[in-house]
Amino acid sequence: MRETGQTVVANMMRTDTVNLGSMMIMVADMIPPSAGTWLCHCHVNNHFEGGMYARFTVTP
Ligand SMILES: [Cu+2]
Repeated sequence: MRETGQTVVANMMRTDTVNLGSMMIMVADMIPPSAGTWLCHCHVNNHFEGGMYARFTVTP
């Protein structure tokens, strides 16, 4: 999943993309730098087309 315009810390590394295989989960920490509505999505095209994305809103 990618947090467009945001970065996370996962496995002690700052990144904007986290690679996950089937049936995997990962915990990532994020401190959003600004308020707004953002998109979090999968980079696998058929997953994205199948709805593997979400918006999230950061309030001030
Ligand atoms: Cu996917």
